[in-house]
Amino acid sequence: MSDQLKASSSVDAVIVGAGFSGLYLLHRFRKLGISTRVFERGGDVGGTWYWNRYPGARCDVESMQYSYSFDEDLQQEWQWSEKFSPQPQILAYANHVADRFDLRKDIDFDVEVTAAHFDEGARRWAVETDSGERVSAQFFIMATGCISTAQIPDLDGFDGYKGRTFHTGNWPHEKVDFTGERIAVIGTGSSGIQAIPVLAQEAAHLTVFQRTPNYSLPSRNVPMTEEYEHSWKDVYPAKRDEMRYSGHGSLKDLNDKPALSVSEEERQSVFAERWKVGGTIFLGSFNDILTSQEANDTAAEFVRNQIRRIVKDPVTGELLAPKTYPIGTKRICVDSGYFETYNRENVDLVDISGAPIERMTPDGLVANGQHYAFDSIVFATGFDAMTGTLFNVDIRGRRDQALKEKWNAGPRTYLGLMSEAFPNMFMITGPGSPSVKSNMVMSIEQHVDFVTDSIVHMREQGYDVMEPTVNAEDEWVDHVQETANKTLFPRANSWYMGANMPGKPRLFMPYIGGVGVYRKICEEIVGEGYKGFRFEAKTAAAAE
Ligand code: N01
Repeated sequence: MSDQLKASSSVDAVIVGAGFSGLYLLHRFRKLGISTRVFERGGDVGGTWYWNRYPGARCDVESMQYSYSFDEDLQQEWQWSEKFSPQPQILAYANHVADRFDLRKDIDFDVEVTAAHFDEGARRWAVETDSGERVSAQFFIMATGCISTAQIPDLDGFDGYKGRTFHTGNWPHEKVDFTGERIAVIGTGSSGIQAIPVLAQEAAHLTVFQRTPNYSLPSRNVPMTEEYEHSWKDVYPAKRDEMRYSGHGSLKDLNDKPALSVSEEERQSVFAERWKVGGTIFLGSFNDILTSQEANDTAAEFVRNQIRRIVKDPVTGELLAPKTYPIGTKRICVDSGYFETYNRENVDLVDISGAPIERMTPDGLVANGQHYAFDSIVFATGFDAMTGTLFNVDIRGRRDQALKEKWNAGPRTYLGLMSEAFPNMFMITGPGSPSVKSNMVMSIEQHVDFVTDSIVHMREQGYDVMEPTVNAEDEWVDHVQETANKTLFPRANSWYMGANMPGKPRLFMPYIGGVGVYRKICEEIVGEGYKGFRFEAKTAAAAE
């Protein structure tokens, strides 16, 4: 830890991050009288929605579902204007929540937490920031999101490039004008697929560099109607409860038949119907799409045929049609006119599946032995997901062990909430929880409630330390992998598997057993006296 500290203070809890997790945590802690400091590296609240301001950014979970459920007045008063909300509106919502609950006064913006070390003697965390402050806290909570550390590939010549570069996950706050420019987009994940149609309308020419094609479903986004809004708001508490015990934390109409149990004609008609409705409900066309390769093949081929139908140039259409992994095993994308964009005169697709981009030059880049000149290059190249942001902080638990060291073969958590040897440190939607395989806001609320209830329990029982046992953690880590291995997910080189980051261990990081199943497991664990956790009572010194 640094010797050059400007200030030191002491609180009950330090929260890192003022996104949806940090805001709700702060709200709950405040109500319980838990003194709290929140540190946020961004200049304002919103987390993911603060950083990801690229053109076309929106959420692919329906607005009526991608929102807090903890306050009935809040969910009644806020009005969403579209079925799937654009980023500015979600950010406005985060700001509304911060103002409505007067949260900003406990948040330090533009401050990054650099280190957090557990002092075994004092049973407290020493948290250090890049502003030179050290805060002592009983509880340390990483509310830093799962997809927060943007990755730009290490390309030769990057520094010598004279044009502008951008990353979708760290987009400028002011409007970027691409009018008349030749631009490149590298990457065709959710971010690229959302940005490309919008950028193509503005740029003189757009070249997309595609390493792996992605399955993308049409969003069929529409303005919110009063009728639809009411269909939720009139029965919000009941709907939210249903969401909490659902598979993904959102209500989707899931077909409970296996794909091959119906005739070819019926199968095609189910796919066509869901394609027409739009959004991720396509993956619920049958109940075995993510567990049976044969079932998956039928859905994948349906989507490939839609791509071939939409894209007029057959060579481009074929390049855009994914064939190397099952549909849904990389994060499914949802788009507004993505494949249609390749019918524009000013858009080209460059396939770089055979060889990586060779280098950048002062005025562009070289790929497949050819030089391309660009005024701007947009990296939509993703994130060091799930663990990257946790490792950015020098977190050390018992015996000065670094979290990064303990997890060098992959994340080890109990329930994705805590890790043994890191007492009183919680992660909100950490690896080993449904997290990115769910409606994040629902999972965030569940974790925040678990953490606050645990602290209340500790206070009531006179405990001051909480930590998972080694056995409980080992069993959970095995369970997470066994559950993933029953699905097709491990068959894709996805960021869920850490496969997008050179050198990262390959294993499925989220818990795929389902949001409702997971919630019930957590409830049972609490019901059995926090089974798998161990507590230490207050020492005389600590009680003073
Ligand atoms: O990142 P990604 P993202 N050279 O990792 C390619 C959430 N999200 O920012 O597939 C060339 O998915 C990479 O290629 P490959 C959502 O959970 C949600 O798009 O690894 N290409 C891939 O095509 C999402 O999954 C929403 O072969 C390189 C792309 O870059 C997650 O955020 C919207 C490369 C990265 O795709 C991340 O999405 C946006 C290289 N060196 C995001 N390195 C919604 O709610 C990487 N790529 C809608």
